[in-house]
Parts: sequence; C-alpha cells; structure tokens
Amino acid sequence: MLKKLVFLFVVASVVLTACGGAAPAEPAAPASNAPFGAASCAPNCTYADMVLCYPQLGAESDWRTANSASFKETADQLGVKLIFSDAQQKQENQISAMRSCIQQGVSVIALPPVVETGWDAVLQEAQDANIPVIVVDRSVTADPSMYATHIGSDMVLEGKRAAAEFNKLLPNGGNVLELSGTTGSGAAVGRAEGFRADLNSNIKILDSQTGNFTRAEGKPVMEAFLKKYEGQIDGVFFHNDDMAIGAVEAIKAAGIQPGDLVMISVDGTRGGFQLMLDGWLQADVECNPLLGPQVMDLGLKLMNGQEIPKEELTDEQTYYADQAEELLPTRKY
Ligand code: GYE
Repeated sequence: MLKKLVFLFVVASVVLTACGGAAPAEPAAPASNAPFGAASCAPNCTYADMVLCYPQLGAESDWRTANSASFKETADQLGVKLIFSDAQQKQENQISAMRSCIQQGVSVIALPPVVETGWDAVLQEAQDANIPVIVVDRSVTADPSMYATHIGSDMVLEGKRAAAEFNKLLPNGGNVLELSGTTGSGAAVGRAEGFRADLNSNIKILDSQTGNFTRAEGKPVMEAFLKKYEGQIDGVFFHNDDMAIGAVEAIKAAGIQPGDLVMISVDGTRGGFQLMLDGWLQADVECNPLLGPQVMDLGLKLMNGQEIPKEELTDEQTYYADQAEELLPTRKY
C-alpha cells in the first residue's frame, strides 16, 4: 500500500514537472527499466532496508538444512530482516506463508517451490503488491513474467551427469533403478529428464519410485525394490544423498557389499561423501544449497530498480569416490 502511494506520488510529481508545476521534494523514482519491485528507497536501498521473506519448503534433507542455514547466516551478517518459515513439504503452507508476507509488505520474497505448478495466483498477488519474487532452487512452470528471476541448479544437467557415470560404469548395459525426489518438484522432474535423455540405450530403467528426498522414505522404497527385482539390479540412481543413505541401510541388510551395485547420487553433502568413502557411491553430482548471499544480492538490486538476469544457474561438478577422503573435511554441508 505504502509503495503504491509512493509510486502514485512519483507519477504525479513527474506529471506536474512536465506541466511546468513546481517539483515537490524527492522521493526518488523507481528505475524505469524495472518491471516491478523497486522499493521506495531506490536507488539507495541497503541491506538494512531489506525485509526478506523465505517460505522454506521443509527440512527434508541435509541439503535443505544447509540451505536454511545459508539464508539465516547471511541475513545475520548483512543485517537483513529475514521472515523464515517451514512449510513441511506442503505447497498450501508455502502459499499461506507467502500471503502473510505480502500482507506484511516485505521487500522481497524468495520462494523455493516444493512443486513446479500451482503458483500463478499467489505470484500475481505478489506482483499486484509490487513485491518481487525470486524463485530459488527448484523451478516453477509459471510464465517468467510472473517472477523477477530464478536462481538455482540446472537439474536437467545433474540428471545428465548421473547418466554419464552409469554409461561409463556399465559399458555393456544393465538394469538400473531410480529413487526419485518429490513428485512434481522441479528437482525430480529435471533430474529424471536429463537422466533419460543421456542414458545409453543398453541401460534399462527397471523402475522409478519416489522417496520424497528423505532418508525415512528412501529405505522402504529400496527394500521393496530389492524384493521385487532380486538378482536383476546392476545400479541405482538416487535423486539425493539422504535417500541414498536410507537405501544403503536396506542394501546392507540384504547382504549386498559396497561395489556390488553401481550407485550414483546427487547433492554432494557430507553424508554423500561418507557413502563414497565407504565404497557405496561411485560418484556424487554436486548441487549447491548455499544460495543466501546470491539471493540477497539480487534482492537488493531489485529493490534498487536495477535490471538482473532472468535466470542464474549455479556452477557445479561431479565428485568421485577417490576424491572423498581429501574433500570430505572441506565440505561445508
Ligand atoms: O537435491 C534435495 C532437497 O531442491 C535441489 O531438495 C533441491 C533438492 C535437493 O531435498 O536434497
């Protein structure tokens, strides 16, 4: 509301000036190239002016814990006021947290969407309130004009990187299983797509089931796989390290030894590095959760009416078991 009033005031003052009327004192006009989101402090906003809403999607994995910590620590360091919530992997909770932030008139919303679809209405509400939304981590299917930017990993590339490892390690083909992330999430959709796009045709995906990115669900899904496909499994692709950790419990219990199966995961958390060190995983595709600094930098630019790229993808790599011992102590998450 306040922002709208300021905007009207600015428009009125421009009109008055153009008509030869006396120019009223300040405030600064939002930059004209900003589609929406410039704050009334533009172009001189600082982090102290920022109220950042982060409706976190849950606490399902070590990746997510590190991501939440990155936002909290960065906000503390920069003096940003952070409104943080945990939606427990439920989209309706994320949407109501966003609505409450819109009502409070926050400066920026950073949204890590649990699933890709169903965001149009609340994105429109944010846009109507002149609050820019930075889509963080997972993607949305909404039209890009509905949000300011997307920052996160290239999930399709991560799936392709995993496929490349299976192609190397199963040169004569074989049967693999997929423990997929949360159904309908950008991370699961992208990883599955990239994996299928690049997997050699002599490698067959026997089955794919969701373990919802958690240890607790990874284990029973793996148990069921082991029962159903006993003696037929050459490899397993895990959409994240937590599911791999849960699944390894089931794999151990079935008497399978490290190295018997080709196992590749995604995230590159300490837990994943430990699985490489113990011989369970041959490779771990990195997915970096430490997005707080970049998001707050982009948020400040938006508040100041500066133009920013529509998408920023994180630079990542694949880690291998023979690097695990050296790199594990240096891992930040
Ligand atoms: O890989 C997984 C987490 O969206 C990239 O979500 C993120 C994924 C990450 O639960 O561990």
